Amino acid sequence: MRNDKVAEMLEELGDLKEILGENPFKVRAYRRAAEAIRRLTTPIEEMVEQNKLSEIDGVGESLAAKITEFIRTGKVRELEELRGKVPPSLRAFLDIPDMGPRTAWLVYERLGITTIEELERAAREGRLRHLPGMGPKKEENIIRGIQLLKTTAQRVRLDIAWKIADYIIGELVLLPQAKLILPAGSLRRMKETIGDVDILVATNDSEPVMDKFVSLDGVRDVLAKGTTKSSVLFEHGLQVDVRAVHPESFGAAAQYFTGSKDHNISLRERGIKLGLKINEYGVFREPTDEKIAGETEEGVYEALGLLWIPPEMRENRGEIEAAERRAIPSLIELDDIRGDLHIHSNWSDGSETIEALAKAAVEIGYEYIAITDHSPPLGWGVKPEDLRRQITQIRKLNEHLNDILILTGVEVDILHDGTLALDDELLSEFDVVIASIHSQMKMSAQKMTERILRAMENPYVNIIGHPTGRLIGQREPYEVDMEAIVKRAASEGIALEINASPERLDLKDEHARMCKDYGAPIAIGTDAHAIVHLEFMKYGVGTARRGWLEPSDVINTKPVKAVREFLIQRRPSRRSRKG
Ligand code: DGT
Ligand code: CA
Ligand code: CA
Ligand code: ZN
Repeated sequence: MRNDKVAEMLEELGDLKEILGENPFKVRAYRRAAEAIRRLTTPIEEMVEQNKLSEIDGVGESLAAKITEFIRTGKVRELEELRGKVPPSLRAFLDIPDMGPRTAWLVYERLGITTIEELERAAREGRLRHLPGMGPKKEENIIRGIQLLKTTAQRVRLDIAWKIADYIIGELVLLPQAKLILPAGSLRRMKETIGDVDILVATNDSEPVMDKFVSLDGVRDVLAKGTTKSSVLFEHGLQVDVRAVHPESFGAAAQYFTGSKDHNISLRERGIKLGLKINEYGVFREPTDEKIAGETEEGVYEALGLLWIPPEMRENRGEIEAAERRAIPSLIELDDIRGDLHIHSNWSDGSETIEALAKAAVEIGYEYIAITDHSPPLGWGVKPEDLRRQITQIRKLNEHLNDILILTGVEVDILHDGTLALDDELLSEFDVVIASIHSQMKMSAQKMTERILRAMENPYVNIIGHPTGRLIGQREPYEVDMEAIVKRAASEGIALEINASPERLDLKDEHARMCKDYGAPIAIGTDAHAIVHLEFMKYGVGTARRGWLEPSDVINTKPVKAVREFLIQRRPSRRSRKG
């Protein structure tokens, strides 16, 4: 948590300096350092004590001094000064797509605008277009950007919410009064963003539980405190609700508070037809009010004539009918994953060596990983001759590794016209080729679809990476005919990725389900740029489960031999290539 605070301090410094027109390279240094500190596995205090701050990526003398000042005094003088010049609320403007720091400063300096609400009003009233460098088109873009931001701003990324929930659960579980603790709501359903965190505690004595909850580190504000429910505002502006439930109705409460609301409504309607009443205390027969279920969730579903439904499926998308037909799929689980096929090392923009990544993967229990660094023309892409050297190095490493196999790979850029940034001869050297789009995303759906389909013609492509290009809350997916891509993936034997990074989750749940319907293979990859990112796999698996996927739908559940067969199936054999 301390590392996060230091990272947040550096980000604020970077943002405020950017708004004041500081040199972009310097601003980037602050963000890079912040990111590196978030990725650190050692507590930052230790680095300060041992004088090791300069080992952190992006931390030079001046940043090291600021971090030390912050750790020692809890403050940074320069930051206090900057806050006097720039209202910190202006930082929010930097999150608006298509709005740069210059514009943020301009609207503040000329019009005194400090909040997003004021900014939107000014844009709608046409008051921005007269500022230097602005016009009706830019004004329009700002309005659209604010709308995109609003649909997600009140919601928090899945991984951030889980981190907070895990911490709270870890504290409450220490209390002898807490018999059982369950994260419920959208968190348990692994939705891509979380409105608020709902935690259920089974207990017969809720007071100590609530006392501890509202006094936890990280609680910013207590919104309500009672014996059955308490709500707090936590760090990141995330609301957390804790509900205390008697053990005999824990199943009913778990069912009710897991939702989704639409799922619950359908369930209740089904109950009415069967002469049953369902609420958070149990299932009751009408009109006698005899309780027939409530202690377990399974019991609640059984009372309704249904199989238990995994939380990720509870979105009222046909799961109740499936449970009635006793046709609930055996959803994929984290344990089914045998390897991660999308990892970046420090050869491109990752922060770890290949050896360190392999070691971490062994600890997870993987049988294989693929190192898939970027290609040019990305600035941080690895040059063809270095990719060749990397292949040689990985082959050597494999000779000394018994517990894991490192597959050679690359994440090759799909260029504007659908050709790939590396030639076939080099591509043929890799075990795994991921093809992804990282530039020129604003084109028509037709052109974008043609572009990706053309990339899929290349016989060395195994996986299409983050196929819609969205960044949750920051960038809309590009326009593309996903059904056409999915159909082609199925007929070609190319996997579409569920990129498990919580800022992407791309493909999303509904697209994953479309893949299953058409028989297109899926690869779940973390896109890890650091060891801690390998944990993102759980969010990818969560998304896969929301798409009803089973282990056999996902290629990296297969043992290494079967994965290799999958990876070479489209390739021309060596002999025919030479001949
Ligand atoms: P969120 O917080 O927006 O990410 O989404 P949820 O699903 O966690 O929603 P939340 O926190 O408002 O409520 C938690 C669960 O409580 C919800 O999934 C289902 C249940 N619930 C809330 N309101 C209602 C309601 O009016 N009717 C029914 N049947 N269930 C409700
Ligand atoms: Ca919730
Ligand atoms: Ca709630
Ligand atoms: Zn990528």
